[in-house]
Amino acid sequence: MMLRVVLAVLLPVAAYQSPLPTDCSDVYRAGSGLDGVYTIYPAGPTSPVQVYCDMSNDDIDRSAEKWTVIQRRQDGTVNFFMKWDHYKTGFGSAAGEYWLGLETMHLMTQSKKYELRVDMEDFEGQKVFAQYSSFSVSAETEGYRLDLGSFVRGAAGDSLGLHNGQKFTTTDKDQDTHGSNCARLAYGAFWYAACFGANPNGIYTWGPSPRAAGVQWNTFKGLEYSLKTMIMKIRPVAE
Ligand SMILES: [Ca+2]
Repeated sequence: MMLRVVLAVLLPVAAYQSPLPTDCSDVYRAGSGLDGVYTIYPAGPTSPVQVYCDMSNDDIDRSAEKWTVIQRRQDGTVNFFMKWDHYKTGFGSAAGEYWLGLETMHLMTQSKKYELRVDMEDFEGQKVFAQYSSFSVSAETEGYRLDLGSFVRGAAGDSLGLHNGQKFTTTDKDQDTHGSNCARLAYGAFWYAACFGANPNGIYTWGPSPRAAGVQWNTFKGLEYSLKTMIMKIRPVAE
C-alpha cells in the first residue's frame, strides 16, 4: 500500500524530467547500459518501437557503444524477401533478426544527425566493419532515399557508397536505376542502384553462393559469398 502511494507521487515527476527515449543513446543516458531490447518512441508516445541496443564496447572497436540496431541478420530465421509495406513498417524480432522499418528510420534521422556502422562476420569467424560519417532516410514521398556521408574507416571497405542517393526498391516497387528490378535480381530489398555493392537484405545462405543474391558486402568477401552476420546500426553524431 505504501509503495503504491509513493509511485503515484513520483511517476509524473519522473516522466516530466525524462522525455521518452527516441533512440538507444537516450536509453543509455537514462541509465541503461546493458545490451538488449528496449522500447523507443521516434514517432511519439503512442507509437512504441522495439529495438536492440548495442550499448557495450566490443572486441574490435572501443567506440562501439550506444548504437541503435536498424537491421540484423545472424541466423536466417526471418524471411527478408518481403514487399514494400513490410519494409516501410518493419518486421522480425528485436531480440533476433529484424528490419526496423523505413518510416521509423526516416523519423529518427530527420530529428538528429546520425552516423552509421555496419558490422559483419564471415563463416570463418572473421569480423570487420564499415563506418560512415552520416546516415539519413528521406520521406516516403521522396522514395525513402538514402543520404549517406563519407566512408570513415573499417576493414570491410566501402561497399555502400554507390548506394548513396538511391531510393528504396522492393520486388513490388522498382525505384532503382537498373532496367529490370534489382530486388528481384538480388532476392532482397535495398537502396539499389544498378544493382549493388552491398546486399544486407539478401537471401540468407551459408557462405559460398554461386549467384549475387546472398547477404553480401563486395569489398569484404565479394559477390559470391553470403555472410554469417550483417548488422546495421546508427547513433547520434557528437556535435
Ligand atoms: Ca529498375
